[in-house]
Amino acid sequence: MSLERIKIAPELYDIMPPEYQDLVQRATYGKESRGWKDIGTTKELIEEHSLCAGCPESMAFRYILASLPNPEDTVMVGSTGCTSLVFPHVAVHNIHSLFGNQNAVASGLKRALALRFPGRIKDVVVLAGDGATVDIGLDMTLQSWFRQEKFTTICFDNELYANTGGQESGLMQKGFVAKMAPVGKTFEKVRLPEIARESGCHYVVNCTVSKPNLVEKVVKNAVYVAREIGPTYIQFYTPCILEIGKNSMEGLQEMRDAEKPNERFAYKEYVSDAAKELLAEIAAKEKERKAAAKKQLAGQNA
Ligand SMILES: Cc1ncc(C[n+]2csc(CCOP(=O)(O)OP(=O)(O)O)c2C)c(N)n1
Ligand code: SF4
Ligand SMILES: [Mg+2]
Repeated sequence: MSLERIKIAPELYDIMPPEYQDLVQRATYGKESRGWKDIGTTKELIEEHSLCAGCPESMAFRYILASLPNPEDTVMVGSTGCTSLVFPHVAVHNIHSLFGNQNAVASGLKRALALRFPGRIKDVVVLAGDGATVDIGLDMTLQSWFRQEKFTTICFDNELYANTGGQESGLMQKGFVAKMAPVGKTFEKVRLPEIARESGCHYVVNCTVSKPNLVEKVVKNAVYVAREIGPTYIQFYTPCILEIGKNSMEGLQEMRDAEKPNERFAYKEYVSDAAKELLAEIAAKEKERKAAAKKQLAGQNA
């Protein structure tokens, strides 16, 4: 792994807040087997980020950033919304795109990076809200999947437009009444995971972010498959606790309730044949790596 990463310009170092200095020094870079278990000893997001206290999106961001297999060479593409509020507070390269344009921007970026850095792995990961993904940006999202663009799209599905006060989104559940949608949603939640599969995505997952080990597994899988084969899509439930009237401690239970069998976020996965083959190869290599590390450790302790 390279150690190229976000750095603070020396001239500005002194005036940057200590927690930002801490962020760029302690993010989990340069470690082959990084993952959610590094959270706590490393730093992915500053403490004073601008999401509401207890917003599940902040947890989700930490898990995702700790799980990226190649953070030094990853560019994340955001879109306007609560999801975009944390991008100035992370130490991974990122671009903010005009609302809804994220998959078009990511397509160009991925192609440009391949030309500019031939022979070097450069991952692109879109992270946008449900309004950006399924409503205003649906055209760009679908077209990138049709074209088989090699990047991952992650949707933080909080089932409404949270950042603008609670308007209806296509991913909102039927009957839900939001602060700025008083009539109530009149049709079912759009089945975007199914649309993603039918539009050419090779790895599709629908789940909550209640389990960090699961988030790590699906993020890694999605990035590996996108890198080698084609588009991948993850839809994570990150409830807007402000809109549903929960306190900062209740977001986790909300996700646990939503992931029960037959609920909206019961775990759902689709993996194409090509992706299955690739993931089996990666799993076999990982098994070998762990066995070699164990053997080496046993040798050291003998
Ligand atoms: C082109 C454009 N249209 C509309 C807006 C206004 N706007 C800002 S955030 C937002 C909603 C975001 O909803 P979502 O993508 O679900 O993200 P969330 O805030 O829920 O995380 C809207 C409509 C904008 N900034 N730019
Ligand atoms: S408005 Fe909702 S989604 Fe946005 S930061 Fe607050 S709790 Fe999170
Ligand atoms: Mg939303």
